[in-house]
Amino acid sequence: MENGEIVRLLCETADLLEIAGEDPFRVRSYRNAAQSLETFPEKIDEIVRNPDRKAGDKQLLAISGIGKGMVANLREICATGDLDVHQQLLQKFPPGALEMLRIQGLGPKGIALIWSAYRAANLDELEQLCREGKLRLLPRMGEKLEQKILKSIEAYRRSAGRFLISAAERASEEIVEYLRQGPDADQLRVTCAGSLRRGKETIGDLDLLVTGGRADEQIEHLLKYPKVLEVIARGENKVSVRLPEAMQVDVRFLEPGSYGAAMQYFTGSKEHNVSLRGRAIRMGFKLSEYGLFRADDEHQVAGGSEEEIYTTLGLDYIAPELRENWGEIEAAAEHRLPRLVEPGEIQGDLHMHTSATDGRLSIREMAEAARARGLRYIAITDHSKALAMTNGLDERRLLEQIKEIRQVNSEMEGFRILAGIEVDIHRDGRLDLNDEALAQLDIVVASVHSYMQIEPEEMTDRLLRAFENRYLNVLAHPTGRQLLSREPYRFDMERILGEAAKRGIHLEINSSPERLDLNEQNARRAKEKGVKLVISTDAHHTRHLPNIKFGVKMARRAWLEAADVLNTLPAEQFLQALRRAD
Ligand code: DGT
Ligand code: CA
Ligand code: CA
Ligand code: ZN
Repeated sequence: MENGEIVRLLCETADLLEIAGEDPFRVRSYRNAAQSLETFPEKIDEIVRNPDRKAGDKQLLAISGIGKGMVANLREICATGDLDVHQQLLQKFPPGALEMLRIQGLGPKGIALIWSAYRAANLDELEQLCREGKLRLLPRMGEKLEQKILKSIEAYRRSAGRFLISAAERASEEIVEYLRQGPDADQLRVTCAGSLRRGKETIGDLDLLVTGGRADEQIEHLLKYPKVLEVIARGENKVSVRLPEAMQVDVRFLEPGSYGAAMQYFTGSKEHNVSLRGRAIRMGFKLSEYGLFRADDEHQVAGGSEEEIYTTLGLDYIAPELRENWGEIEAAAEHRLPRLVEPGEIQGDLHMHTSATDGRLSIREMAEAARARGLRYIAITDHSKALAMTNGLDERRLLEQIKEIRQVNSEMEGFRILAGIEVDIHRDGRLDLNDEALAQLDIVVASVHSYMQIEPEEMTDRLLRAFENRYLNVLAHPTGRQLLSREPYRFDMERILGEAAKRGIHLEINSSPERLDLNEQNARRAKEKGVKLVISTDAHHTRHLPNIKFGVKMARRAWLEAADVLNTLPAEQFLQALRRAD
């Protein structure tokens, strides 16, 4: 059994226990265990199977957040594939109740209440209760909540069946790896197309293109892939299969002569393709997934590579991230496409946590991993005291940490560790730490983690007030969204961007695949308003450092060049550029 499955089971049990109104300590013990196991490097299943039971127990007990009771649970999960308590709760509350937890504005207590009053435990029933005005009859629920829940259900349905880019990428890489172990591996070219190649924030399904080798043999091999749960469709040159968690993969097998045309077609977006086909027709061509042909005699003029197709259509090459029909075809025709920022141009990472708060590792471990990845500088930005559940830093602990950062920094060659903080922005716009402490830092990253549901006007004022603090440099994950689970909070983005530009405040593109915040539209607007951006990982572990690629993709989708991204600068210049304009 994979650690991921164990984590999912523990989380689900915690959710169900919470809905059932169980002891909060018990709920938390499941959540803590799940959180620890999420980043635990070894396979729990193997530890449990260690014939030396004592040694196995000892190893498990050494994991933070895992006590004797949880060890017994882990043993039960690995032996039976489930937990008895989980099974019992599932009988009490149907699985739909868990889906209700994804609805904003409705916590486990609310779900329990709705369940006991109406026996409603799925989204359809919840929706109906809201429409009929029945929720407001329950204690502490009102008409406003009903409206909010209806909106949230709609948003949830829109995102249902989609995947985070990180999960999609992992699934795609695993299949590609598998294909490379099959027949004709040395002649094979495999590419992912679709929204994953465009770097979209969430992915509906995977589109893989394969050329070289015989289609029938390749399909035979693919169908033996251990993760295939179901074959959805099968043709001579294509096959669609379902993987765990209902992820669909469409695989197409192509002749080399049309590989580029297929890449172009199946990368999309559909809107980009429609526009491009229109252009082809106007130029006397016909563009399809098989190639670019002259309209009059059907003679193929391009198709082996994408570059060939764009060039023949009189266009500069358009990077996949730009293919959304947001003006890229016009820009390519006039040779004014941006020179998009590249992952290798990022020199620093300005948002990461250590074990002082909710990160997992030390300052030195984070720094060394960042240096090994080719970065030249980082900022350590742990949480501030308002985030008590992360053990956020107060002024005294921050000053101690700054000392430690300076010490570790002095021991590192050719690498710079900046002292920073991710300071909370209070509801009234004040920062969570006093100016005296903030003044000691190289960089102040600020963010909102509380009262996200306030009215847009209040949120705008709150952020503007925070900007008045002269030490604030970067606004982190500016809209607070969490992909597939939490909508962005609302405020007047235009005003915030205008004010940020005026004061020399920077907005972050948070690279965490759950956030990707700012998104491409907002980041592009920021650029237009003269705001410089920072792309950071928000890493809580060294294994999150590679996430920077997702942030860079988002930046590329926003048409950003290196000059628009402050942390493409070397450390000294970065620090100079960080100085506030006001
Ligand atoms: P997704 O999977 O919802 O995240 O988004 P995509 O963009 O990967 O969409 P998908 O998987 O339905 O199709 C992959 C690409 O194939 C799409 O980006 C463009 C191309 N495509 C699919 N259907 C059509 C179509 O009806 N017309 C055109 N022009 N292109 C299509
Ligand atoms: Ca797709
Ligand atoms: Ca598809
Ligand atoms: Zn944060």
